[in-house]
Amino acid sequence: MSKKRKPEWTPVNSGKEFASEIVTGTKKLKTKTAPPLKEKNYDLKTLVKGVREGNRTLLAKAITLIESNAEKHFLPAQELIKELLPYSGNSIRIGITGVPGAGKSTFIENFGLYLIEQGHKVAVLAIDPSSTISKGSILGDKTRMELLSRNPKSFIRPSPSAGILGGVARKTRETIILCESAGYDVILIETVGVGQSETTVRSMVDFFLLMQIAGAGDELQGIKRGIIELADLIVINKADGDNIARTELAKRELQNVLHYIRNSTEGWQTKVVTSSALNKIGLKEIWELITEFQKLTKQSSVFAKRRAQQNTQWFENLIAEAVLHRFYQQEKVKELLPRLKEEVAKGKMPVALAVDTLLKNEKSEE
Ligand SMILES: Nc1nc2c(ncn2[C@@H]2O[C@H](COP(=O)(O)OP(=O)(O)O)[C@@H](O)[C@H]2O)c(=O)[nH]1
Ligand SMILES: [Mg+2]
Repeated sequence: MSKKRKPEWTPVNSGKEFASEIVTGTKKLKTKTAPPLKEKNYDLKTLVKGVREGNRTLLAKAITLIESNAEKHFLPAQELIKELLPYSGNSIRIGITGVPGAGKSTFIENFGLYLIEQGHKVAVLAIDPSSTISKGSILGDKTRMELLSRNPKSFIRPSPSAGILGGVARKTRETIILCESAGYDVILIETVGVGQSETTVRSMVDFFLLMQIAGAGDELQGIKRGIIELADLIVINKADGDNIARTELAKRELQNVLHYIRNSTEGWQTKVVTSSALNKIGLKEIWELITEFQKLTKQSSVFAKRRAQQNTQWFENLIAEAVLHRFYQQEKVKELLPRLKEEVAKGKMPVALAVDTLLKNEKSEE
């Protein structure tokens, strides 16, 4: 079935803590919408120029290069990012989350079109940990974004299908850089409430929008799961027909709740509004709030500070991942690990001592 497998060095029964995957034969990348990656497609100059000129085909190819798990693509991809980095950053990065069915895709379609009318260029990305299983559920419903996906001022890219959240997040961050260099000044990143995906998206955006629907108990679910604390704006969607009264009630309830919750962004009071994504109601107000947010946080430097912190955190996460990777590759570690693991599991060996044993052996190898 899949050509991907876990490297030998990963411990038995290990889960998503190891981002690495071995991909055999990368000529045919499995990503559904991504164009196939051939050697001639990653001629650096052509890609840099193409992306800078906003060529969507070349942008898509550049992203495919970044998404590749093949080792031989790593350095060309990093070189590409390095070339483009000076042209990136000039955008507002907006995360959008909410339970399936809340109306995110419908919102992105109509909001995106509204922004394009205002003269913006809109890129839509997704982080969807479930897409490995369901093969891109999040933007699989491209029908819901039919007009937007056909608009030349938009660029829509589904979640990279390659496995675990850490890897997907890195690729999405790098994709943001590419999209910005291609002139997209509004980046929308959609995610669903699976695992840590919301926290992950929060760590790469300037503004975080939580989409809710009234009456489904979602208001409370959001609080329990700490998602409301991440939000800069809560949008109660489907405020239309005989649902209007209920959304207004939900709005007031949430406004009360917000008094007891820490704001996600320093100096910005989290807001609640209602919308009807389907009937394009509330879109203008939402954009005005985002614009106001941008103005305030830029004046107070919170905007720049957050981006700097996000880069630092990204850096530290990658170091941790790489060091862990190297650690597990050590011959001695590979040799000792299964036995130590068993002894720890059975309670025969103190955990800290087992770790110490492994680390000492790792050091003695050098
Ligand atoms: N009545 C109403 N239905 C909506 C609205 N927005 C989305 N929907 C419907 O809700 C369903 C789920 O929408 P979708 O955008 O796919 O939700 P997502 O899973 O959050 O991306 C679809 O049938 C939409 O037509 C809205 O503002 N009002
Ligand atoms: Mg959707």
